[in-house]
Amino acid sequence: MTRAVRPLIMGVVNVTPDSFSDGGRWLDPDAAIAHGLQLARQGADILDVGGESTRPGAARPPLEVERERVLPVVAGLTAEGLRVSVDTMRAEVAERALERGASLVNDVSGGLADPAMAPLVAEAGVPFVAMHWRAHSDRMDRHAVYDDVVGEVVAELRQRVDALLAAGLAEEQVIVDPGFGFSKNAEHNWALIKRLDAVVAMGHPVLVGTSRKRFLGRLDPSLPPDAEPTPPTERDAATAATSLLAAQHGVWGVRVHDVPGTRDALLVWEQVRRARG
Ligand code: PMM
Repeated sequence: MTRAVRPLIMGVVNVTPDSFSDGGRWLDPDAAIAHGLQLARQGADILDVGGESTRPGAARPPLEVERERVLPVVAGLTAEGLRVSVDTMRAEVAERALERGASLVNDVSGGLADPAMAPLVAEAGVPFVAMHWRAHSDRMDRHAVYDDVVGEVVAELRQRVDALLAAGLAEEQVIVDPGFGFSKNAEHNWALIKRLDAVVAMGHPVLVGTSRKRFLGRLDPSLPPDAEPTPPTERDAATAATSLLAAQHGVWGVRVHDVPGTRDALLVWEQVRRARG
C-alpha cells in the first residue's frame, strides 16, 4: 500500500446504542448514513462503520443485531461512491459488508476473535487492520499489565501479523494499530504515543485511534488524579493534537470522530512539511 502525503482520515460512524462518546446518536440507519456523508464532506477519506461498542465493560451484541446495524449503513454509503471500512470482529459481518461495497476490514481483535476472519480476508484480498488486542471488552482492563508496553505491543502485533500471513494474507494487505485504550491504562497510552516510531518501524502502514479516549480527558497535571475527566465530546482538540503527533511519526491513518479538527491539524503539518522541503 502506498503511503499518502498526509495520514488518511478515517471518520467514525458508530451504529451502536452504547459507544462511549456517541452511543445512540446514529443508531437509525438514515441518521448514520447522513452522519457519514457529513464526515466525508468535512474531509474524511474513509468511513469506518461499526455496530459493536468496544468501550471497557461492554457486552457483545448478537450477530444478527450487529449485521442489521451495520449492513444498511455500509450499503448506503458505498452507494454514494464513498470508501467504507467495516469495524467488526466477525467474519460473517465482514463478508456481508464486503458484498455491499466495503473495501477495508478493521478488526480490533486482529483476527483473534473469529478464526474465520483471516481466511475470509485472505480470499477477499482487501486491506485489513490488525489492532493490538488481548481480550473482549468485558475483560480487557484485567489484561492491562505490562513490563514494557511498547516492546510487548510490538512483539504481540508481530506475532499477529505472522499468523495472518500464515493464513494467506499478503504483506501489503496488513495495516497495524497499537490499540489505544484496549487493555491499556493512561500511562500505557502515553508511552505508546511517545514511541509510535517503534510501531511504524514494523514496516506496515499504521492506523492510530486515540479519538476522545479516556486518557485525553485528564490532561492537566495540576488536577488531582481523581478529578472528573472532561466529557468525551470535549476531547476533540486533544485528539487533533495526537493526530498531528501521529503524522510526525509517519502513520498511514488516524481514526477520529471529529473530522474538521484533525483535518486542520494535518493540513498545518503538511504546510510545515512542504515549507521544509
Ligand atoms: N477504537 C475503537 C473502535 N474501533 N478500531 C481501530 N482500528 N483502532 C481503535 O483504536 C479503535 C477501533 C473504540 O472507539 P469508539 O467506540 O469511539 O469507536
